[in-house]
Amino acid sequence: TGDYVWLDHKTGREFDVPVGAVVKLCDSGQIQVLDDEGQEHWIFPQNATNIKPMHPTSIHGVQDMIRLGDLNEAGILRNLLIRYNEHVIYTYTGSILVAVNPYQLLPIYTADHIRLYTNKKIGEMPPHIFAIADNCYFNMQRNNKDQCCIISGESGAGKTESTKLILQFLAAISGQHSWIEQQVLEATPILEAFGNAKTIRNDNSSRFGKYIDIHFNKRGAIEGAKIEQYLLEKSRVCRQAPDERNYHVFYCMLKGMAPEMKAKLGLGLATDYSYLTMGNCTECDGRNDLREYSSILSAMKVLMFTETEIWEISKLLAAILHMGNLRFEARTYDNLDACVVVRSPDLVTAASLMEVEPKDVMVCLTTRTLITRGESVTTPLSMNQGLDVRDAFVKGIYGRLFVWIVDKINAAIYRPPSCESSLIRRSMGLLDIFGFENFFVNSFEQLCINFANENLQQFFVRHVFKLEQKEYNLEDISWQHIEFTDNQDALDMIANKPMNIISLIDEESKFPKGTDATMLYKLNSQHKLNCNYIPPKNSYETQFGIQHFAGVVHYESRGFLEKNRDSLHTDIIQLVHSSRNKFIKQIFQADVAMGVETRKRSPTLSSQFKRSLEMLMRTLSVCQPFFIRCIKPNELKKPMVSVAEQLEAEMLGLSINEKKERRTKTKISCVFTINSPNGARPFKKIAFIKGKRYKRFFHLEEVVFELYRNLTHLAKLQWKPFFSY
Ligand code: AOV
Ligand code: MG
Repeated sequence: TGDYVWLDHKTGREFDVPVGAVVKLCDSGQIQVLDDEGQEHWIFPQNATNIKPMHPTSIHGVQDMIRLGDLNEAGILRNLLIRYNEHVIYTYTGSILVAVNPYQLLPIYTADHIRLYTNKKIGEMPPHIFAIADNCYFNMQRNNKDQCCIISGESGAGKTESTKLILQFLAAISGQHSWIEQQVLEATPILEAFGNAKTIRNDNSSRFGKYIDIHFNKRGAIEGAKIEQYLLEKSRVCRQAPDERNYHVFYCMLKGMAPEMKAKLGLGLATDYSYLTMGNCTECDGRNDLREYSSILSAMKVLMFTETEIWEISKLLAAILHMGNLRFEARTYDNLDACVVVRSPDLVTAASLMEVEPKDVMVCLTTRTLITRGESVTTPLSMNQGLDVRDAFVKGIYGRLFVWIVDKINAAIYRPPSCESSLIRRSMGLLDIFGFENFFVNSFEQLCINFANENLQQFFVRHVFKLEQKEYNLEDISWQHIEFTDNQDALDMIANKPMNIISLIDEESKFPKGTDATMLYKLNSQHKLNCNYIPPKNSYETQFGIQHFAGVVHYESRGFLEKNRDSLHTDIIQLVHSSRNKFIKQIFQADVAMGVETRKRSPTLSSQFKRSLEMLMRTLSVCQPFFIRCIKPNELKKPMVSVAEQLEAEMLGLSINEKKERRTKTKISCVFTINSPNGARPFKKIAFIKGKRYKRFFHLEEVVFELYRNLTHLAKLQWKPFFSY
C-alpha cells in the first residue's frame, strides 16, 4: 500500500503508454490502484504481471531527466506532467532545457530571480531559462567563444516568449541599463507588430524567423546587436484563414491612432477593410490593440525612427487597406476577358497616399504591357488576374516595408566591429523561427517553414548524436550504436541532392512555360521512389507529400511557382517609379534600379531562403549551442486544461467527416489528472494526445519521443552532462 506502479495497456487501458498509479489496497492477491487520471482499478492476481514497480525517481519527479530510473516515454511524460501540475515548467535533459508553456504569468521572472540565477552553476538552482542564459553568457566570457541558443518547438509552444526572457536576463546582467540595451529590447515590439499575427495555433504567432546576434564588449556589456530576418509570410497581408488575423500593426493603428490623423489617411474601423476581415476576426482576446499602438510608437522612437518615417509607414499601411477595398468588374473586349476597377474613394485615397495618379493605378491593375522584339503590346487582364496583380503589389509593398524596418532597427543597434574590438568582441545568438506547421491546406510557405525546421533538426541531431558518436570513435571508446531518427535523407531530398525538390521547383519557376502541373510532374518522376516522398494518388490530385522528421505534410502544388517567382510586373515597378513619394521609391529602390532583364533573372524566393538558411547554419556551427525545446501542453492556448475540454473543443472544431475519422484514428497516449488541492475528487486533467491522423499533435509526440531517444542515448553512453553539478 502506498507504492507507486506503472500500469500498462493490458490492464484494460485505452492508451499504449503505461500510466502511473498508486496502490491503495492489497487484499488477498487483489490490488486496488488509483491511477494518475484519478481512476480506480482492481487488478486481479492473474494480471499482476501487467503492473511494474515505479522507480523511486519517477514518483515525485526529477529536475534532470537523465536521472530518471524509468527511462521511457511514460517516464518522461509523467515527469514533465507532475512538475507542470505544480507549475514547475522547466526541466533539464542533460544540457537541454525543456520548457512547457504555462499559458499564465508565473512569478518566476522577477529581478530577484535574475539575481539568484546570475553566475551560478547549472543544477545549483532549479531548472530555469535564466540558468541557460546565464550559462551561455558566462561560457562566452570564460571560453571566449561565440554562443547560440536554439529554441525550437511547434507553433505556440513558447519560443518567442523564451527569446524575450533570455534577452531580458542578458540586458539585466550586462550591466548599465544603457541606451543600447534599451534599444535591443525595444526592437521586439516593433518586429512583433509587423511580423506577428493571431493564428489558430497562437495568438501571437511569429510569421517570420529571426536570429538576434547580441554583441558584447570585453567587459561583458552589451555593445550592440544585429537582427537577421527570414521569409515573412506575405500572403497574410491579403488573406487570412478563418479565425485568424492580419498583422497586429493594422488593428493597433486603427484602434490607437489619433482621429485627426486617421482622417488624413481616410481610415475607419478594422471591420471596414476586406484585408482585415477575411478571417472574420478583428479582435484578439488578451491583446489590447489600443495600448499596444502606443508601445509600438514609443519603441520606434527609441530605435530612431523619425516622425516623418513613422508617418510614411502609416501612409503605406493605409494605402494597403484602401487597395484591399478596390472593387473590380469583369468586362469583355474583342472576345478577351478584361476588367475595370470601379472608381471609388478608396482608389483615390490609395493613389494619393502613394502619390501616384489614380488613372495609372487603374491601368496597372487591369492591363499588362509585354515587350516583344522591342515593341510594347498591351493586353487586358481578366478580373482574377487583375485581383492577383493587386494582391502581388500589396504583398510587395508590405514585404519590402518589413525588410526596411529591420534594416532601420539594425542601423540603430548594429555597430560594425572596429579593428581592435573585432578581436575581443564576443556574441551570443538567439534563434527564434516559425515552428513546424501542418495545416489543413499547406502551401509554398509551409514548405519553406518546414524546410527551415528540418535544417534545425539536423543541427540538433548532429550535435547530440552524430558528433558525439564520432568523438567516441576517435577516442576509441567502445559504445553501442544508438538508433536515432536522422532526418538527413529527407533534407537531402528537399534541398541537397541533385534534382532536389527545391531545385526542381526553382527550375520550373524560371522556365517560361513551366506551370504548377509540370512542376508536380517533374517532382513525381524524380522522387516517386524515394520513401520520404508521397506522390499524388492519381493524375487529378494536385498534392504531394513529404515525410518530415516530425510527420507527413501534404502540400498543395497550385500556386507554388507564382509564389516562388515572387515577381512584380514591370508595370507595377513603373508605377512606383512614377511616384512622387520618396519613401515608397526607397523601399522599391533595388527593384527600380535593376531594370527589366535583371529583374527577370533575379533569384527566386526559395533560392534566397535556402541561401540564408545555409548562412545561418554556418553561423550556428561555429558557436557553442544551447538547446531549448518548448512544449505545448494543449491546443486551447489555456493553462491547465482538462482532457474533456480539450477533446470537446477539438470535436467542435472539426467537420462531421473528420469527426468520424477522428474517433477511429486518434489514440490518447497518456492522460493525467490534477488532483484538487484539498485532496477531494480530481477536477482537472490534461492529456498528451497522440493523433496519427491529426498531424497537428505530431510535434508534441515527436518532442517527447525525441527526448526519450535522446535520454536513452545519453544514459547508454554515460555521457557526462555538459554541465557539472
Ligand atoms: P511560439 O513563438 O513558439 O509560436 P510564443 O512564444 O508566441 O510561441 O507563445 C505563445 C503564447 O504562450 C504566448 O503569447 C504566451 O501567452 C504563452 N507563453 C509562452 N511561454 C510563456 C511563459 N514562459 N510564461 C507565460 N506565458 C507563456 V510560433 O511563433 O506560432 O511557432 O510561429
Ligand atoms: Mg514565435
